[in-house]
Amino acid sequence: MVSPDRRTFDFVIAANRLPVDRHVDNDGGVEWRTSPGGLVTAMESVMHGREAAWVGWAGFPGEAPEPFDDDQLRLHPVPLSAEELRDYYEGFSNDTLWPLYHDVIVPPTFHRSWWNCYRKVNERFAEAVCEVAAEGATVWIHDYQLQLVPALVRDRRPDLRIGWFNHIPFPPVELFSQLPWRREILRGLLGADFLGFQRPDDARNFMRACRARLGTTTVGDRVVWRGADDDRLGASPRTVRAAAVPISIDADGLRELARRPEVVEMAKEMRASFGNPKVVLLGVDRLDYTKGIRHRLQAIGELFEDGEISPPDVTFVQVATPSRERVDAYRTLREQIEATVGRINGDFSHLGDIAVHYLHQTYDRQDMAALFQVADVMLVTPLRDGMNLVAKEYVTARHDGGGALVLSEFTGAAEELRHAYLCNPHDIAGLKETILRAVRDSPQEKTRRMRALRRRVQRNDVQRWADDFLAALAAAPGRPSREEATE
Ligand code: ADQ
Repeated sequence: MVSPDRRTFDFVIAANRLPVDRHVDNDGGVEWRTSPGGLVTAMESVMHGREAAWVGWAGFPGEAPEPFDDDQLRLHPVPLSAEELRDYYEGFSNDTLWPLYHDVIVPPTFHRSWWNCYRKVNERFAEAVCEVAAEGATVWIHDYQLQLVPALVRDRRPDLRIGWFNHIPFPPVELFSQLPWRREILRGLLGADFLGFQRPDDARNFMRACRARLGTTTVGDRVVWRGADDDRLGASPRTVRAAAVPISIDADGLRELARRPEVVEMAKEMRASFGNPKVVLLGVDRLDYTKGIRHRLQAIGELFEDGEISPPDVTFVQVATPSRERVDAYRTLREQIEATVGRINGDFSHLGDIAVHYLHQTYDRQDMAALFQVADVMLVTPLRDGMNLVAKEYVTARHDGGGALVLSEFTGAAEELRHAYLCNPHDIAGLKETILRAVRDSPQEKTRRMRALRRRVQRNDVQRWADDFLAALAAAPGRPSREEATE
């Protein structure tokens, strides 16, 4: 990594986090390592061979490091103080917007001070984008933390082509309307040329919100924005397209990894470490209340109680990545889950035969590829989820064609993965039946379903997602004319 000049770039990504983590060794030496997150992998497939800048927070509070280069990627850190992290990130993003956009599974908290901070931080991101964007550049903004950035950038730089992608659901207008700052958020988003969502329903929810809350007209998948007196977007009419572009995974990369002999061997060892049961049920989630882990545990606990499943023949492995541990709702969730796991194991485990293996850890890609191959039945049961990449990773990692996927109807993934064993996680009786069906169906039926699922993910991989998004952004009608841009 070298110290950069003040160049500008034709392609700019803005996301809450930079795609690298800082590691400080014992001698105080600093090293930046690519973080393992999905967005990094997704963006790698867009950026190979092209120079680009990535604007985001570097992962620690206080002063931000100077911009630096990682290969062809310019990393442009945005500073966040400890208070801003609390109010913009943990507060407004994760305790207001996150629950509101996920069907109000827990009640959202509304604080004016959090909102003020969100606005301030969004302005900082917008300024950073404008600093690194070349004339006429394409800007791709990510997710719910940066919903004001599209309009803030457009205000400053009408020459740019601006896209935004929402990784989480966009809520029905009846829920969205609870937000005291609903109009400001909609106007922020309408600064973009193209808005990408996970599902057609999310795009439709957004357009309904624009009609209901801003009085805009919509034509097909386009919102016609004429501006308003109190609006800073300007009076020139603009057209903003909103459509579904479902995200996916690097299917080729994962399949290649999962096939490696050392990964196949690792899977065998993992299975042995669980006591070589006949059936392994697996859940892999960030520890988040949207993921339906409590409902899943209830169904599993009842199946043990009913005697339908029991160790050592059947074991359930729950991997739960630590997440947002400074937000109250997440701490409570962790306590509840750990208490439930303890209760189930107290009642149904015997010496050496564990009913529930609970792993509160993060694993690397190789471990995950092996773990998926151990799972005879994968349980993906969120109460609401923008997409859920775990479902797509699971079917891809099962290169042997085995396995079965139980998938909640309330995930974006269910829209595409129709051959999964679909379930409503709120219906515990139905969930139990679906799990048993996935365990007991004939191998032929399971193979048939998995083949269809694998084909689907193979065809619609992350490269396709990125290509589709960028093509839609390039073709979006909203670009202001030269006269508008220079007015
Ligand atoms: P997330 O809510 O984080 O993402 P998800 O799509 O499931 O959810 O992605 C999680 C990623 O983390 C997967 O790649 C998974 O393999 C990995 N992971 C989970 N547990 C892990 C562990 N213990 N160790 C290592 N890796 C682990 C948000 C939205 C989703 C949307 C994505 C992408 O909430 O709905 O699918 O963004 O748009």
